[in-house]
Amino acid sequence: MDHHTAGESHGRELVAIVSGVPAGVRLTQEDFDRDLARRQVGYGRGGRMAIEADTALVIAGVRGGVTTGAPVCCTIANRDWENWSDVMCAFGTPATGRAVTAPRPGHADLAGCQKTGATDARDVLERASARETAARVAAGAVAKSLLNAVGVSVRSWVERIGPVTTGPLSPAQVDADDVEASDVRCSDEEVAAQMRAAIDGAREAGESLGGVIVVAVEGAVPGLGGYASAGDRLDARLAAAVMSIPAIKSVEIGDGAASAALPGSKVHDPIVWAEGVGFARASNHAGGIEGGMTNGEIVLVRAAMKPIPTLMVPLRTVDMETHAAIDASRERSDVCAVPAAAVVAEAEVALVLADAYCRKFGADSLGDILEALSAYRRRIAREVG
Ligand code: EPS
Repeated sequence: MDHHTAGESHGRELVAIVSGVPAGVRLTQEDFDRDLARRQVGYGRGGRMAIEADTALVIAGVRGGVTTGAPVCCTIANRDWENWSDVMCAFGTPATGRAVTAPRPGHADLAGCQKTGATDARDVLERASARETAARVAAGAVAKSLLNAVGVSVRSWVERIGPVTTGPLSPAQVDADDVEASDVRCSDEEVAAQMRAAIDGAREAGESLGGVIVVAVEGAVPGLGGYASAGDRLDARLAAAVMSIPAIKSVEIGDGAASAALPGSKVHDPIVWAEGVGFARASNHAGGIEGGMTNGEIVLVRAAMKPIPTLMVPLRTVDMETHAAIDASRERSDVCAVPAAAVVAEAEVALVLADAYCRKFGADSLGDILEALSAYRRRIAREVG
């Protein structure tokens, strides 16, 4: 399973194409739109989200609510396009009123212009914009439906916004309904209030805030991914997928970087035999992955997001035309998009996991996957628990 997106932040539409989707996966309009709406929510978002009401128009690969095996394609309209059609027109001469020549430190603006030769950073920032992640979430909805059919669920929460954190929590400590009801995706209401206050403070100061998100995958069988070749390693593939989300600066599996400070006996998870379950672990420091493969425990992916580079009290930069020292460009933007990034990370993780199921159990039809999965479960129960 592979996916691509197209579309600019203020262009007409975003497009997502997911290829290699097995036939027979049930999908509803709600499957797409629920996650698109979840991505739009979040304390700290800017004025743009009041304009957009993201919904997926499925135009290929699904018939009667079931995937056919053809690439699944959907579009998401940018309502804001109406205000930008003169700037973002495909043909004719684009209006120059919103040209950007003051590249923002921390954004793709400068290196993107150097790379492509663009003289207006708008050519770069329109695509480097996190608006593109709406299309990824639509692609992720396809992956989540496949995962749902094989008994796997994906959820997320926010562990930190700026200086405010719950500290690391186990999935059992995080109530999924409370997370969904929270506009900062934090189930601890006291900490959530502090997170909102931190965002308010940042807004007043013309600042922006980053944070830490966690994605948990429950129900994955052991043995997804691989140990034999670098490209098969599931932890590497998850890290690449989550790191590809704009502004993500680090990705950890399980205890991640904290493991480096501890002796082995505090890091590795004792193997136990649980009657009726088979092999299990007494703890889950590994975050469900050992040797590049799932081990049957909950897969835990933690990612850190840097603060958004668009600052209302801007840093200094250099004008790309005159080379004069000036303030970086200011665009309407978000103060904090950490809760949205958590939903995007769910999509990225789901796409990697769904692909891992297809690689191991077949990619043509869900029925074939379910048969192969059930044979696999029987074999590992017989041979190694
Ligand atoms: C973004 C800037 C803001 C965000 C946008 C990402 O958009 P605008 O410049 O139109 O105010 O709201 O995020 C989205 C539109 C979205 O759907 O997430 C940026 O520069 O990355």
